Amino acid sequence: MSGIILHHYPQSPVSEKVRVGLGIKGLAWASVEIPRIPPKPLLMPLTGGYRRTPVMQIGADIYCDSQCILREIERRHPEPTFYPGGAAGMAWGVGRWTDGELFSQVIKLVLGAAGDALPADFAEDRGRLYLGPDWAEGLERAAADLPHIAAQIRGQFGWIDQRLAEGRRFMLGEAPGLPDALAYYLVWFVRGRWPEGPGFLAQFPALEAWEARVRAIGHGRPTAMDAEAALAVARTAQPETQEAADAHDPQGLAPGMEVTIAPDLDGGEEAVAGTIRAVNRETVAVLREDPRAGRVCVHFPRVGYRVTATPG
Ligand SMILES: N[C@@H](CCC(=O)N[C@@H](CS)C(=O)NCC(=O)O)C(=O)O
Repeated sequence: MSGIILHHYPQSPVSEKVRVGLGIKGLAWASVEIPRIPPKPLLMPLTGGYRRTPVMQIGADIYCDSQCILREIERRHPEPTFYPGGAAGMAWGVGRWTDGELFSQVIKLVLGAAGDALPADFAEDRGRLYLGPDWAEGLERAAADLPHIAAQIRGQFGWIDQRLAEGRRFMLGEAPGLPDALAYYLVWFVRGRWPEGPGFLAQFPALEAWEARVRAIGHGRPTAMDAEAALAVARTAQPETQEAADAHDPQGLAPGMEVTIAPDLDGGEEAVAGTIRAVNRETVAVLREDPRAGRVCVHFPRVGYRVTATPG
C-alpha cells in the first residue's frame, strides 16, 4: 500500500484529475467519499478549514489542492514519471491554463446550462465559490452566454486536439504524463455533465481517441475507507514532514511563524491557521493541533495561495 488516502467524491472533476494521476502511477490507495457540499465535519479536522475537493492524506500529513497532491505523488513514487521526456516545469505551466481560464469556462458552461435543474443548496454553494457574492446574476449571465462560452472552450479543446492529431498517443508522446491528467478531467466533465457534451466533443476525433486511451488507464487500485477510520489514521500517526527553511523566501516565511493560508483571490473565508513547519518556493506546510485529528501537518501549493503572517 502507498498509504495514500484520497478524500473525494465520484462526480468531482478535480478529483478525476488526481484519480488519473494515481492510475498513471498504478498505485493502491484508500478512498474516502466526502459530502459534495459543506459541512464536511469529518474532513475539517484534517484540513483546518480548507473545504475544496480533493484532499490527500498520508498518515498525519494532509495535502490540499491537486497541484500539491500530484507533486507529492511524484516525489514519493517517481516511476513511471509524470514528466516523460523531461517536461517538468512546462507541465505545471500547462496546469495554470487548464485549472485557470479553461476550468472557469467549463464550470460556467456546466452550471449555466444546468440552470434551474441544479439543487438550490448546490447552486448556491458552487455559485458563491466560483462566481462570487453576485453568483445568482452570474449564473443567469452564464445561461444567456452559453454559445460564447462554448466558442471559448471549442478553441481551447481544439489546441488539445491539434497536439494529439500529430500522431502522439499522449500529450508528451508514447507515455502518459501530467498534461494528460490536466486536460482529461475537463473533457471528462464536459462529456458527463453538459447534455450537449458528447455532440460537442465529436468534432475532435484525435481528442476523442486520446480520451479513450486515458480512460483505459483507470484509477489505480482504490479500496473504500470510512472517514472515521481516516481520522483515526491521522490521530495515531505523527507528521513525517521535516523542518525546512528557505533563505530566499520573498515573504521572509520561516519555520515557527504563525500564518494563515487561503486560496488567492477568492478564498478568504477558508483560511487555515498553523505554524510553519516547512517552506520552499513551491509548497508551504503548517503544523496544527486538532482535538479529533491530533497533530497534523497541512501542505499547500505556493502558486495560487496566499500566506499571511498572523499579527502579533
Ligand atoms: N485548486 C483546487 C480546486 C479544487 C476545486 O475547485 N474542487 C471543486 C470540486 S471538483 C470543489 O472544491 N468544489 C467544492 C466542494 O467540493 O466542496 C485544486 O486544484 O484542487
